[in-house]
Amino acid sequence: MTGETIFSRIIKGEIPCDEIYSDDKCIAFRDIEPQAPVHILVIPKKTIVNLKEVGAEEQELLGHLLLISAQIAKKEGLEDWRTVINTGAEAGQTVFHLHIHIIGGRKLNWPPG
Ligand code: DGP
Repeated sequence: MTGETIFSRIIKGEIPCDEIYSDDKCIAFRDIEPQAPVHILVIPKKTIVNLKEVGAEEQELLGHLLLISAQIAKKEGLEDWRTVINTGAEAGQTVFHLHIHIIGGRKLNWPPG
C-alpha cells in the first residue's frame, strides 16, 4: 500500500513540522499531540504503512530508525524513555505511515491502555 498520508506530506515539505533530525533515510519531528514532555516521531522517508508489510530487505532501515530514536532520546536529555510502534487501527495506529514514537520526560505506566 502506498497511499498519501499526513506524514508523506510532511516528508515532501507540504506540511510544516517541528523537525529535530533528518538524514537520507528518515526524519524526526515533535508530535503535534504530545502525550509527555518529550514526544517525538521518527519516520522513514520511504513509504511504509506499518510493520505488517516490512520484509527482511528493511532490516537495515529498521535498525537505523531504532538507533536514531535512541540518539534523539539521549540528545533530548532523557534517562529513560519508551519507544512505541502502533501497528494497525486496533493497536492505536491513526497515521498509516510507519513511525516510532519516542515518549519520555515523565513516569510512564504499564500496561498501556
Ligand atoms: P499513531 O496513533 O501511532 O498513528 O500516531 C500518530 C501520531 O501522529 C499522533 O500521536 C499524532 C501525530 N500527528 C498526527 N498528525 C500530525 C501532524 O500533522 N504533525 C505532527 N507533528 N504530528 C501529527
